[in-house]
Amino acid sequence: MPASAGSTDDPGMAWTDEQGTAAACCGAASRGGEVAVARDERRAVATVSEPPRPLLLVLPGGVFTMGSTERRYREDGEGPPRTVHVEAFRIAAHAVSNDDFTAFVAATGYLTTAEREGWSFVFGGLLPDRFPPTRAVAAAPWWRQVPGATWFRPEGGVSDLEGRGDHPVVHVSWLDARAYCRWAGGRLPDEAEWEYAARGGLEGARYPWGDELTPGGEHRMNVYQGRFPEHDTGEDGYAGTAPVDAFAPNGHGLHNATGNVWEWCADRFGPSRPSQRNMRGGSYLCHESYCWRYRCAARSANTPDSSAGNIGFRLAANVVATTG
Ligand SMILES: [Ca+2]
Ligand SMILES: [Ca+2]
Ligand SMILES: [Cu+2]
Repeated sequence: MPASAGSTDDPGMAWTDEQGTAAACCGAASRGGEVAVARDERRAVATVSEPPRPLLLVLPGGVFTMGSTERRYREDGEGPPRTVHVEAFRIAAHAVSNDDFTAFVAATGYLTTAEREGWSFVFGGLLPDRFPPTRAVAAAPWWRQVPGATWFRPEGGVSDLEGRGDHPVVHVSWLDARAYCRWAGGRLPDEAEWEYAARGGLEGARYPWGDELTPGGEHRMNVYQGRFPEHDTGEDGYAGTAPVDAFAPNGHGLHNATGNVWEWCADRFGPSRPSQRNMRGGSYLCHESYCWRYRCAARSANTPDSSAGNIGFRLAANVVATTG
């Protein structure tokens, strides 16, 4: 079970090996695990108004090379590269924004995992200097368990979404993401779809635009510059999240596939972390020095009830057969 609010010395948070692996990355640490999925199945989302009809890109089916030969994170299972076929599907040009999620909650009254648990993981560097002491993750002390941190209070306390309506919603668990997608008439992309979309039609490239991190010295995504975790210079224009449509889209029309926020995918990570769901793309906290996962092929995962200030998601859907 996840730690309840206020159990500050709870060894039951027990950073297991699985969680330790996750904590080594900017994907943060984890809450409890599988039990939350069963519990969530019983929670019905009452739709009382029409969900938005977001612009979803239609991607044709195709064959691509999934994964990479990079050896730096062997335990992530990026490789070996293999040929994968993807059916035609639809996917959003950008991640679900705070404004999008506000509409969902207004229509359904949905309560996120973080709201029910009473806390979420916030990157310490985003907290005000005089913030009350918080519990840190041992293996990744920049991650702080902040009481009251939720999608609408991203740094806990009295923080709010002022000026961030078009930023990606964060502090949403995989369960929350799934609930939103169902309401919006879609689903989360699976990992193969995500990577196919993120690659933008470029075969085997490291990033959605090619192999060079900053072509011509120009930043193409929101990651971390400076010395992690002490100081983010924000040289790419953003320390913390950026608007969902910041930076040029890739060849398939997707913005910020890599960088900005990790994006939940539908499927499970695999045998090494069986209870965890995939996350792809890296985040504004990724730094080459310790988490070089802002690449198309990079993988991470977390338990379905985990949330953090750098995890969001993107809506996908099946291609609907039209008549006539
Ligand atoms: Ca940045
Ligand atoms: Ca992203
Ligand atoms: Cu990272």
